[in-house]
Order: sequence, then structure tokens, then C-alpha cells
Amino acid sequence: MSLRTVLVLVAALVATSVSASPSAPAAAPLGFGGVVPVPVSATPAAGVTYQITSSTSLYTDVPAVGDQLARQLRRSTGYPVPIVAAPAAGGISLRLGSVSGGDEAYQLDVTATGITVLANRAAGLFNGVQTLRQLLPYAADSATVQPGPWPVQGGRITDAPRYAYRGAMLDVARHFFPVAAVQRYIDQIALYKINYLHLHLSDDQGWRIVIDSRPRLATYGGSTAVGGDPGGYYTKAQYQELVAYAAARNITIVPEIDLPGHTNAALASYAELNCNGVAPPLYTGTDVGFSTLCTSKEITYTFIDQVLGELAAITPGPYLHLGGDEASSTKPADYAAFMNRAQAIAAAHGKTVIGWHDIVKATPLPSTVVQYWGTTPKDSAVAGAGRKVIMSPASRAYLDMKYNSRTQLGQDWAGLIEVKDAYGWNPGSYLTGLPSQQVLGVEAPLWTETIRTSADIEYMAFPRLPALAELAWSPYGKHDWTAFKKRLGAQGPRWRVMGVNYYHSGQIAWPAGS
Ligand code: NGO
Repeated sequence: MSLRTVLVLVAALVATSVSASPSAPAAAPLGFGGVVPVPVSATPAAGVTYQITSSTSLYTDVPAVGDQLARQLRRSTGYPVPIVAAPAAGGISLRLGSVSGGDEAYQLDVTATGITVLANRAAGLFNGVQTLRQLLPYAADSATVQPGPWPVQGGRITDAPRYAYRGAMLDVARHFFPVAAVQRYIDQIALYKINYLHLHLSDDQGWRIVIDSRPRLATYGGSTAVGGDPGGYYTKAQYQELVAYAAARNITIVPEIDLPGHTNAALASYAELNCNGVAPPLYTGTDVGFSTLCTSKEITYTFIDQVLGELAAITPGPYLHLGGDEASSTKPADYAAFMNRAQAIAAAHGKTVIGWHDIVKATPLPSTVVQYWGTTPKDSAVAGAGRKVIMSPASRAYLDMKYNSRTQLGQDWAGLIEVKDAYGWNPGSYLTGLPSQQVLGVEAPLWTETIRTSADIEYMAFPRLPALAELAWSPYGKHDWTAFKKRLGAQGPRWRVMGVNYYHSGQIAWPAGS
């Protein structure tokens, strides 16, 4: 036997005895310091650790929520994680009960002998599970079996949202994203307790939802995308599949039909919608403000009634978004009269209207929600409208803005938005003169003129979307850039495991290898 062979054998023996030794230090749990959005209160129990093992079972009062967690744990740990009919000692329990803070609140208790998530409603249990996922080792988010171990920091977290509306928007009109791509994004944003996904379903460049009474909208109006890229549209069944997929992840779909501008795809599909009765060609550029429905024709309102009626019928959520932005080819008086009628039509179909903030130039219904997308905090018309407001200031919340001048994707008309800029504002006091109780929440829109793939979506959304999610969820008293940077960095290894293509911002100290 050569000296080299002996050395290799000795090394192998040492390695075996070290890994088999009962005194080897247990892997440290991640701890409570890496959770985004930061919880209202998180109290670790020093030295207490729970271990997920091959005998861990799961009890749940809400099967849909428990099944998702069990499936994820089975996938990555390889353990059976059976769903049991009664809470078992040593297991994980997701239980309905009473906690303070409303439907979305939860309490998470981790002891050496079990994990319990307690909530008033399914939504709260789902939120608690998202927090638990972030306490698990990164490998728990893997799609394949990993070696473990699976320690979880002991202690208690109590949590509830600051705002009822925590949104993301995906523009599926400028570029079309198939069902699977939208589902992938839903999975990613659900981890950060986003509870609304606004789909921008129509614009000059494409119409993306089947309307049975107006079939050419999808088949012709949906055939194009920016730059001549492939078009596409959702059948009603596919849209409903998305609604259900989102609902299972505590996310309500908000469909948008942008009116009366941003309508070239509709105008091209039906000549009668044009004042001159002539259909324009399909459009694949990126200009805005050139198209308008013919506000003086009665057929226009029949059309809107058909579209909104069919859309409302397949949308269980409370909102219909009517756009209303950049209607610069519509005369101001026509715009106001048109938007007022459009709101009444949406209301007649049982839905609450959301409009981009341009809608304050019409007469927003008392229930209409105004979505602020400006770049200056001094917008007195919006602040003074007396309506609920969703905050999406373009210079902070637009995920299509570049991070810096070298960013390949995106635009810069509202400025460059590094992670610190996305995080560094208070939605409750941003708009001068808007009382904080009028703020319904925060939404992070992703317009897709330059965005073509899931990898592109992820690069623009991560890590800014979690920053905006924290503004929407966490109490402002917890707002702290230095602490947030650390929490955000802790997401990097998880995104790597999940295959999320994120921007490695130089502002964040990403853990090695992430
Ligand atoms: C604007 C415009 C959209 C663009 C987007 C690009 C709103 C509400 N209307 O935002 O059509 O796609 O900017 O950043």
C-alpha cells in the first residue's frame, strides 16, 4: 500500500467518524432575523430549536394551506410528512383559533417539541406558513430532496398587516406571459405576503382575455406584442385557473381593462369602436396616448358593458380596474363623462372600480379606489379627492424602472430605482395632504415594454418587490434600512435554491454563494 493510499484511507476514516459522532455540533437554525416583511413582534427562545425529522407530521384546520406546506416539505426533505387527523406531539399544527389583528394575522410558536401556527382565518394561516418557510433552512425550498438537517429557531412571532392591499401588477399586454409564467410569479410574490395581483389585460399592443361576445378582441387584438414578439391571450378557463391558483395562495386577481385610451388593440379588432368607423392597424411600438375609444358613440358603452360584464362574471374578487391613464387623445370633458359612465357600468356588474389616478379628472364614485402613479409627492388633486388610494409612486414602486444607468432592462422616465430608493419612503405619509387612513395599500407595477421572459420579470422584481412588500405589511415603526439590508440579504440563498433570477444589488451584503 502506498503512502498516498494510506493517507486517503485515514482521511476517509476521520471524516466518517466526525460525521457520525453524536457530539458533532447541530446545524444552527436560521433565526428570526431574516424574515421579510419584518413581523410585528418576534421573540426568539434562546437555545430552543425544533427539528423536522422523518417522523414529523402535519395537522391542519385548512387542508389547502396544510397541503401546500406538506408538499413542499416532502419535496425537499424526502420525509413522508403525513397529514394527520388530530394534532400530534412533535408535529406541525396549523390551527384556526383566536389571535388579535384580523383575518390576516397569525401567531407562530416554535418549541423543541412542535410548531403551531394559529390564526383567525385561512389567510392568516397562509401568512404564518410563509413566515415559517423563511425560518426553515434554504434547502427546504428546493425542488429536489436535500440532505438536511432541518432545524427551526424556537420562539414566538405575532404578526398582522399594516395595509389590507399589498399588490403587484404584471403587464401581460405589452408582452404576453403564459399561465405557467404568471403562476411562477404568484409563487414568488406569495412568499412576501402580497395579496393582490393586478393583471393589465389590455393595451395598445395586445388584448389578452377572451370575451365571447367580442371574439376578435383576443384572436386578432391579442395576436401582437411589443416589437413584433408573439402575442397570446387567456381563455376564460385559463383565467379562472389563474384566479384559483392565486386564491390558494391568498392572492386576489384584479383584472384591468384600460379605458378609454390604451385601446388600439380593441380599435383594430372592431372598426365600429372608432369615430370614423375605420379600424387602425395593429400596433407593436411603445408610444402612449394616441388611441381612444369613441366616447360619443352608444356602441362604445354596449361594448364596455359586454366586456366588463363577462370579466366580472369570472372574477370573484371585488375589484375591476378601468385604467383611465394617459387618455391624451380624449377631450377632457369627454374623458370625464366617459369614465363616469364606465364606473357606473362596472358598479352595475357588482364591482368596485380602481382607476389610475388620472380618474380624479372625472368624478370618482365614493367607492372608487385611486391608484397613484405620479412622481411628485405634491399632487393635490389626488390627495384632495377624498378616495381610498393605492400607492404606486412611479419613482419608488415601478419595477420596470432601471436600478442604475447600466441596467439592461427597463426604462428610466421616472428615475433610477435602487433597492434603497424602493424601500426609503413611507406610503402612509408620502402624498402631501393625504391622510394616512385613506391609504388602502401599496402596489408594485411591472410594465413589460422591455420585459419578455420570467427571468426578466424576476430580475426587475427581486429584490425590490420584497422591499415594497415590507412597506405594505410591516408597521412603519419597524422601518430600518440597515436591518432590512440584512433581512433582504438572507433571501438571496433561498432565491438561488428556488431558481429566482435576482439582481445582485451592490447595496446588499449577499451571503457567499448566493
Ligand atoms: C405609465 C403608463 C404605462 C407605461 C408605464 C411605463 C401608467 C399608469 N401608464 O404608467 O402605459 O407602460 O408608465 O413605466
